[in-house]
Amino acid sequence: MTEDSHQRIHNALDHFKIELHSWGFTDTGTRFGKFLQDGAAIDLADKLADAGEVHQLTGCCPKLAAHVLWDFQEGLEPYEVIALAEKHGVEIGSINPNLFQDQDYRLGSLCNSDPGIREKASRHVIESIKLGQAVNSRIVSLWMADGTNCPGQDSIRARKRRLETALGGFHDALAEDQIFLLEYKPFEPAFYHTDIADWGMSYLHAKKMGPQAGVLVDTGHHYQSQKIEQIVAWLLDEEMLGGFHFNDRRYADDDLTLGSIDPYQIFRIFNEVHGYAASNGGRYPAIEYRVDQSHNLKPGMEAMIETVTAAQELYAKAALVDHECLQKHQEAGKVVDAERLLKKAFGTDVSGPLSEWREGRGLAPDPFIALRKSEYLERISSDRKERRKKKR
Ligand code: AFD
Ligand code: MN
Ligand code: MN
Repeated sequence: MTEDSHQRIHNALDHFKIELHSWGFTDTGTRFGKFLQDGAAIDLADKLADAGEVHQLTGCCPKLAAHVLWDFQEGLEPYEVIALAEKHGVEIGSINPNLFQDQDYRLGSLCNSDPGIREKASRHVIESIKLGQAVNSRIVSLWMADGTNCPGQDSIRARKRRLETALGGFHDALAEDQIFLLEYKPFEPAFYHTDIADWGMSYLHAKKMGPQAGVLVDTGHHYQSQKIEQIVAWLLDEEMLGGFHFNDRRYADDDLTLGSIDPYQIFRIFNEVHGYAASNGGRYPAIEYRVDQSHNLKPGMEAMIETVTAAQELYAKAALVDHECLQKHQEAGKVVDAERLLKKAFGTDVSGPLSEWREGRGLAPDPFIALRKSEYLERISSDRKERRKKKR
């Protein structure tokens, strides 16, 4: 590998930070139930401890995303949450409102035909925005489960307008350094239509909200044949790509480990990001990268490190694409040369530069092996098993 390639990889890894998510360390399971694990986090302190361990091992995960109703219900004051995060060497990252569990939201939250329920949901989001300010979080990231289960249940256009009205009020409540990310999902839990079903709907709502709003692309929120890299290219070109939720999927929103099913797709997504920088004088877009996965079988700690290291590896591979050369092939109509350039980068073994980057920062060359050797998982499993026993 040339010195230039080495340097490309190290430069890419230097700016590639990935936010972890609190619910990735707990027992989440599927709608068919969950298999409980001794090592699953019990409270926010556990989640921050686990996040801190992952950051210490990988060197690229300084923040933990928090879910308002799952992480801020232990009576801790915002300043105590900040101190707890600092103790574990991380910060609170994005704040995620929860508009999908309250019984009142059976027919929707911000899109509900009942103005009283819409008002309740709006209050929760405004409170979440203020909570974010209190814990020094810059990002509010909203996913809604709103939608309908059968044709005719409600007016799609009326729901669109209700949502637009609510979102406009949120942008006004943002602090000047806060951004609001709006996530889309074409299916589930609403089984006929979802109110923010695709990137275009999220884009339109975010655009109307204002300059501090952007689109959140969850890699599991697309139909089987959709080319996510095309969506990413459009959003980058419109400067409306707010961030990603990383996971992989075989059938639906399976929330599997990133790259475990289709690593080449993630490589092509990152290729668009690097390509954007290459055509903008090396300026990378301000994108929030976050993990959003849930595991019923894998230990959360191991699944998290698998996803983080897979993301680093694929981002490093994509950094090897010479966009100047690619553009020449594209403009000359050299189809096979252009494709081979991408596939050569994707097929390059970047483990050497990756290990060197880590060792240069005092990290183990392989974070997964380091986690296993540390026996951290064994320690938290026995500790949390005892604590659960005492709680009974
Ligand atoms: C579920 C949703 C969505 C959301 C996440 C956290 O599909 O991805 O971002 O929960 O609330 O996975
Ligand atoms: Mn998501
Ligand atoms: Mn999801």
